[in-house]
Amino acid sequence: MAKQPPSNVFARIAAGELPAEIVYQDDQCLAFRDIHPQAPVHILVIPRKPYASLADASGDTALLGHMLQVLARMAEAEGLEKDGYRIVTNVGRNGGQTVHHLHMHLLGGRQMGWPPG
Ligand code: DGP
Repeated sequence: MAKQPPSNVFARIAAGELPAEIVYQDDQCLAFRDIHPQAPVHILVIPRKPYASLADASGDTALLGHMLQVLARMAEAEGLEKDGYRIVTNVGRNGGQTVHHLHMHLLGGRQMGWPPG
């Protein structure tokens, strides 16, 4: 069967077809800066596997654990450990997800509000 082309911007970034400010990558995932940052530090961690969202990836506990570990390491590398930070993953319409390739946001460098909008 012919290989399907990547279908969304994050899949295309993972495939090296679109540019991004990549700050970390390994065989399972990559991390890059959000194009519309909502905080002084706003990094996205995505898997190389084409999961649409957390709902799609919920059985892949090894990958999800790895992504959380990468996020914590990115937070440390960005100097966020002392004052704290937030990890967010939006799922589906009510979650406000706009790119349908699993991604986790690392937000830091300012005080976060609660509840989120
Ligand atoms: P979400 O609402 O959780 O689906 O957030 C998607 C995020 O992705 C949003 O904060 C903007 C960011 N984004 C969308 N397109 C691109 C892109 O082409 N490059 C980068 N670096 N970020 C993008």
